[in-house]
Amino acid sequence: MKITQIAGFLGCGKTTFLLKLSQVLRGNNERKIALVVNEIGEIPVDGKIMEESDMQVKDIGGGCICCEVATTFAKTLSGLYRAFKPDHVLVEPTGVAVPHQVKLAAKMGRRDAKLSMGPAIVLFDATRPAELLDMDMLGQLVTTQIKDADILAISKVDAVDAAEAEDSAERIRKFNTTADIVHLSSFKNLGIKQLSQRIIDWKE
Ligand SMILES: Nc1nc2c(ncn2[C@@H]2O[C@H](COP(=O)(O)OP(=O)(O)OP(=O)(O)O)[C@@H](O)[C@H]2O)c(=O)[nH]1
Ligand SMILES: [Mg+2]
Repeated sequence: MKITQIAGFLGCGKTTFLLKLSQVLRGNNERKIALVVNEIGEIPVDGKIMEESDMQVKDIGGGCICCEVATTFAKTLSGLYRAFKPDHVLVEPTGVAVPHQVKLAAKMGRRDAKLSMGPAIVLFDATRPAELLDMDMLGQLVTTQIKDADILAISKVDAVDAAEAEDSAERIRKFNTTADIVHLSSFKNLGIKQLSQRIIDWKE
């Protein structure tokens, strides 16, 4: 069971991507997928659609899966393994979560389940790079997320021109010199197959 997180600041397109990605990753029933979403308040995903497509969806509330409810998160993962045995679990942390802490929390569940870690995919919203990287505001958190990424996805590239997307890529490259940068548009189905394949091929 490979655990992959889709991280990134609030509103960067995580849920939209997660839903598209889960369909592609599932293929023609080739792989069993479960989703774990950490959102406080709103119901994040359409449970009915997911039931129809034979996916398990777990919604964890009451705090962040990388701190307050880390134990619940770890238990949810081992519970999923025991009851459902998915090939892949896609995790959407909250927009303020720190990816390496989410990884650590996921690893707590390892003792009694065959878990492996997939990549931390961190989305960066191409429509507002300056605001996200403003060091007096969001920058401290957003750059921490970028540094923790195994793969960086410039999201919503359909909403900006090519030069703007490239500008976002150059800005975030400064904070993470090793992660691959992929251009992503969930609306235009750009980058989703590529990211799905990266998850399948990923070795810890
Ligand atoms: N133009 C464009 N907009 C997108 C894309 N993906 C998501 N959005 C929009 O961005 C907004 C936020 O999308 P979500 O998928 O809810 O983002 P999120 O990161 O899950 O948000 P939180 O869970 O609240 O942090 C919504 O209005 C989406 O319709 C995309 O590929 N292109
Ligand atoms: Mg979301």
